[in-house]
Amino acid sequence: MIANLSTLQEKSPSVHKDMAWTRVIHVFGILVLLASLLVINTQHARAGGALTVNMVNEGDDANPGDGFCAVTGGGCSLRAAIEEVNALPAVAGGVNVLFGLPGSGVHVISITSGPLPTITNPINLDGTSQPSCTAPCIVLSGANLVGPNLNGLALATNGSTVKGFIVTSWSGHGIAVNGDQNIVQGNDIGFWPGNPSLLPNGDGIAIYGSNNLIGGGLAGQGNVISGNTWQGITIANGCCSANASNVIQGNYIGTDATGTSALANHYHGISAFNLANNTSITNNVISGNTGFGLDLYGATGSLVRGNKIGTNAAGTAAVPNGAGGISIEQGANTNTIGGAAAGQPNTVSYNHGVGIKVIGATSINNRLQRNSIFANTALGIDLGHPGVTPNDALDPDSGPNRLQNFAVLTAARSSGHLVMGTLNSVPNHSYTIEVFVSPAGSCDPSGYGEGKKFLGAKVVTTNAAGNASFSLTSSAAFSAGQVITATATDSTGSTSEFSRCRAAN
Ligand SMILES: [Ca+2]
Ligand SMILES: [Ca+2]
Ligand SMILES: [Ca+2]
Repeated sequence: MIANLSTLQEKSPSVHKDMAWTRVIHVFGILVLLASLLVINTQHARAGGALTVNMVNEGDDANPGDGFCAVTGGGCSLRAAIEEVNALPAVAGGVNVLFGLPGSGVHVISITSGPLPTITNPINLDGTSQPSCTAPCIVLSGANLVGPNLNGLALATNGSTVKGFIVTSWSGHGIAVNGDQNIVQGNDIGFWPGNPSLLPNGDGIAIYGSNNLIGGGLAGQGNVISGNTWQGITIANGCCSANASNVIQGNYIGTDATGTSALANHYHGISAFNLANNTSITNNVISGNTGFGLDLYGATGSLVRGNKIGTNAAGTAAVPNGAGGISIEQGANTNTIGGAAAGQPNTVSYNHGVGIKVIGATSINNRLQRNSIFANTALGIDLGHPGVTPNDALDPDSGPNRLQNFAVLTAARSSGHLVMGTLNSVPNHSYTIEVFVSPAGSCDPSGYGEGKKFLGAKVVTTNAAGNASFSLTSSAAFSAGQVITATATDSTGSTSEFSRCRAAN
């Protein structure tokens, strides 16, 4: 047509004019047709509408910032949706990105042209919006990319949501959360259910920021974060500023989606590093990992409550972590593992190694409260050098959890549920004694024990000679032959190892 233009221009002016108008109308018609085709597949995000990803193939947005997600030739790819959201003015609450991929079953978005763009504006990526999809059915795969440290989804924004994806085969982090108040829920991160071969990420989730929520308290909000090469979740690893008050809640970390068998993250389940402050780690199953279930590596102020560490989701069978339950190290201090209220104590059981270890001279004030710790292959609680650290007179020694002396049990009577004992520690200080019962024959070969079931607590104050005694009548019965143990916790929250076992008579 363009080749004929010179021919047209040689015709008479009136004919020329008519032909020109015909041409304008023709082009206009094509434009209207193209625009209507685009509108079929997209909504205007700037006007508050959602963008709907409707193709698994890749493609850049043809016109970022126009409010529409559309690749050249039509269709909206995930990449184009992110490009469009990034180019728009930030929308409070985020732009909703929904999914309407053709066909049924699992949809694989295999990224081939380099990692997806870092998400820089608030977005709500909702894999659960895909029709006929009850479990995560949209795979974000990096299997066709080569190179180190490639992240699946990288959030560099606040207030975004990522829900309902299978995120596998990324050499870096499955999801990198750089920012605050982001939510990651209902994803399978690190593996592909039903796929015969594991396709791990490096880390499952890496958090650099504050007040982010990984999982949640309602059904379907937890993630399954398993099979990754490094950690399931890493917080503030190598980062630059304090990452405060992140919440890790209701996830399965290191198990399959049913919470019944191991699908190991090949390092620790969760690692919280020394700029991670006040992390809340509650009601997760953290089991089956190669390293520790939880590593507080310099982290402070953590609240670790209601987790199952080393068991299945029901808490009824072993799914051990390979190195132990919890490691508190590198100056990690003022962390609380457990609590006095219902639902706050953790179960730390069946791990290969210690239940909870505290090492490092400045790892102090780590309160270990009312947890159920049993059937770990090494000590239930181990401070400092591996193995029982004996009490010292008046307890002047220092070190992890101040090497707090443990109680010494002098009586355990099944009749009347009475436990008696003594504590020698710093004079004129108060201590909380916690008493536990465990199955007969469950003591460590050293003769020291763990504590499967909490029986009760007593606050005592040492006299000028550093001595205190206590007697506790448990509301719960225990029977002859079962073994009783006790811990002591000072007023700053440093908890001792478990005492020597005393078999009840
Ligand atoms: Ca666009
Ligand atoms: Ca020790
Ligand atoms: Ca001591």
